[in-house]
Amino acid sequence: MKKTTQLKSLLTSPILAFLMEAHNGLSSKIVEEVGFKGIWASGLAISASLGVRDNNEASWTQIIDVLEFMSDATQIPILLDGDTGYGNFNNVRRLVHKLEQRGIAGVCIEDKLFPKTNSFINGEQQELAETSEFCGKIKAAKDTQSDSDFCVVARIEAFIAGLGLDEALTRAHAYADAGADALLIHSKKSSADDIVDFMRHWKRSTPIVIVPTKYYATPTSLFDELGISTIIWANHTIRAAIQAMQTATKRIFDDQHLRHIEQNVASVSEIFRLQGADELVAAEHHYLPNVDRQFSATILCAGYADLGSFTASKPKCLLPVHDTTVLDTQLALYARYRIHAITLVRGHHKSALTYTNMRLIDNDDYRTTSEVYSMYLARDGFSSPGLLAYGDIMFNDYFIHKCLSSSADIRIVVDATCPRTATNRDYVTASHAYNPLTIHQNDTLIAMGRGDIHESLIHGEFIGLMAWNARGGAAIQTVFDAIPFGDIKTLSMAAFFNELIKRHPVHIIFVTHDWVDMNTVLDIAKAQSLYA
Ligand code: SPV
Ligand code: MG
Repeated sequence: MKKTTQLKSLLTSPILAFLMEAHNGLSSKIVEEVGFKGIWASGLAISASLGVRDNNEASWTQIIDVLEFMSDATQIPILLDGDTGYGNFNNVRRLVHKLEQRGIAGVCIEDKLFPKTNSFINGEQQELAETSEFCGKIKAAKDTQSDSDFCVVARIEAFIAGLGLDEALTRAHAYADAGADALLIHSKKSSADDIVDFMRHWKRSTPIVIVPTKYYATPTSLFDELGISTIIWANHTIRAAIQAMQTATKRIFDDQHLRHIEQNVASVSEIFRLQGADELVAAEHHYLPNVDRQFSATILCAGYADLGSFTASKPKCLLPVHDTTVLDTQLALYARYRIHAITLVRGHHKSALTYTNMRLIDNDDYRTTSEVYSMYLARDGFSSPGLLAYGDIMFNDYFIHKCLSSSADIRIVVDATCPRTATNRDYVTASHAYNPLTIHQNDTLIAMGRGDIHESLIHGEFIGLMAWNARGGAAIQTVFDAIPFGDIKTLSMAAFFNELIKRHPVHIIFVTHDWVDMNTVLDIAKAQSLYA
């Protein structure tokens, strides 16, 4: 349905309708996504979002530019708060012409004088337009529209100006006679008395629109009973945004770090989702030659684990993290980085891993073999650029970003902050110890070991995440070619890397914290809190 027709039916249908304020493309999308059927392009909110006052400081063409983004971002109709029409009847004509061009479904004009002031700032001192002059504007708007469903809403400021019910009713009749599709009766009282008085006397069919910002405590059911057509929630999107921005920026200013704020702000991937990033990825695959098609991910999920009831019927990669699993968080991350060719090596409880959109490889010897053997079974992944991760780790987005943006042939992710005395960690000696004040661009792996690296030479722990380009993948394959098959089955990760660095340098990407290795039930709680 055309946007104009949608708005017209909201205004004219006997069912109470709601318009929600939005002030830019993003807020419009959010309003549409939660289910609202129409948008109020508020003058107050748009001007505030532009950092200026609601006094026509933003020019009407600047408002139109904002509206174009709002309209492009949504399918639901937008009613513009067109203030006074930005001039006389002639300016209104041009306004309506431009609004139709930009896909705006209707305009609300108010009977004040240009430049207007927000109705809640000294309303009594604001002069109203002559009724006859304002009727001319309504007629001019209606005569200009080329789409017969474009809506012109006439806003009556008589109550705001303290002129009372008679003046409000006189104007209402005049504006309805002039052709207004609906009337907006504005009031700044904290009760709905003005609206109730008006509705008692309004017997005509012209729909009535209200803005209960000040009489917010009135139950919506009363408006329904009064026969109100449409309620505008006029400024709550911008007010919510202002409060959220104030809280978040203050917190970051005070903390000088981001750890406390991360879980309380929308994720970057949520921004991408709202922007429709997925559509662009799909379009790139459709229109661009060879976009990332060759980059793959291999996830090792074979290993045996005993975390009591948690792994009674599932492998570790399916451990719960809030309403998702460790594996699904990894898959979602890869999707965001456009890595769609996924290989999953299964073993323990393999029947719980039944994905159809990825390649599944079985390591049925998972009880007696190491991760290197699982890697070996998926070795064709090394014939092109790729990434490998243990299926039981959770890590921050930027680990992947660092892996993918490095130009080194082979890169492994190493946590410099690990405890140094464990017996089940793959410890790493690097060419340089991690130093937060240094740019670690050329760190390479000198040795990897489990229990056989002296504490003073431990520079971190391999977390089970690595990436390679075509050259690096080829070097990794030479290790598999050189080692007898029988030995590969039990080769440790440390021994594998120590073989690899004899042939090719392995670059180290240092990270600090921000990941979890799901080894015990306590790690589930750690993952939940890290990824709240
Ligand atoms: C707006 O949202 O800009 C309005 C409504 O015009 S009010 O702020 O209540 O005047
Ligand atoms: Mg306004």
